[in-house]
Amino acid sequence: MEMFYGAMQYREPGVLLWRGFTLQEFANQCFGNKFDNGKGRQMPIHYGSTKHNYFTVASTVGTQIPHAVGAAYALKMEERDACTVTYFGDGGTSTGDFHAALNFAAVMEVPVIFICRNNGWAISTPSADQFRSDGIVVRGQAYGVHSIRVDGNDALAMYNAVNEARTMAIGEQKPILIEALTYRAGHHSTSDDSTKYRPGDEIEWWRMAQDPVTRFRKWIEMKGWWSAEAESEFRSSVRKQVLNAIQVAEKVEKPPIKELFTDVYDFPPPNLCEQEASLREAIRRHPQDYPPDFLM
Ligand SMILES: Cc1ncc(C[n+]2csc(CCOP(=O)(O)OP(=O)(O)O)c2C)c(N)n1
Repeated sequence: MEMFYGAMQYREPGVLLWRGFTLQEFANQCFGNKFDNGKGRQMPIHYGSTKHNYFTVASTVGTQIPHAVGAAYALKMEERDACTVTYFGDGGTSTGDFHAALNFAAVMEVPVIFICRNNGWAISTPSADQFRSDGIVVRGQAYGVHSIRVDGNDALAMYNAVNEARTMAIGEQKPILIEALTYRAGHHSTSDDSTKYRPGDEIEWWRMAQDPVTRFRKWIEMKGWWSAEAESEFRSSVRKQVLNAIQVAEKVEKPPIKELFTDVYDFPPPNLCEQEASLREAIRRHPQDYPPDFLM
């Protein structure tokens, strides 16, 4: 059973990992080397994998939401036993794409699961400066989409909600929206300092008392399935695997220059040909700045 087509934002590498994308594939993408599925043409963390039915991540907020609905419509027309799932943040719901996608999904009755991570912030913009509705769940309901609000920091609650949503989406051929209430405990990105716009004790409270991994770990420890020793062994093993994947990826050559201009057009338009010629000329003039076989 194929089950799953994913159109994600940028905080869901866990989904891809779970589906079998390897640490080496993650590292190859981040280094944009010749084994990267995107041939080095995307920003780091913009993973994509045809093999895993995983659309390439787009940073343009919200654009993945109508893509997921379109893919779900295709699945419906082909009567496939599958649905799509798309993730986005509260900020994503402030885009027009979110509204168009929800309405289209509701009217066309397509099997799609919308998972909104309502983490309270779109970089430094708090939810209160984005919308005055009671979160996101009511917006789904307004469009006629079955919607549920879940504690997004409770792994088991999320698992159950998504499991049920999948059964409904495929069985009843309709869209489902899940609003996962959570908090972005880290900075938005490496270029952000969130202590500039929110109190440190608020961040600490979420990081300590509400951390979803700690909560889940407590539960499996209580069940006797996990222990402090298992945790530390696992962490050190994963750390080694990640470092190894990075070391391997950084030694692999970059994709050849010609790959930079392929895959969009059957016949590249004149402006693209000009850009390629001008890039090759620049490399010829400054060979010391590029690897020896870069012009291939
Ligand atoms: C169309 C568009 N507008 C603005 C940005 C800049 N931007 C990048 S991430 C982001 C905030 C997104 O917030 P949210 O969707 O809540 O996701 P979060 O990062 O909080 O998980 C913004 C405004 C962008 N990438 N794309």
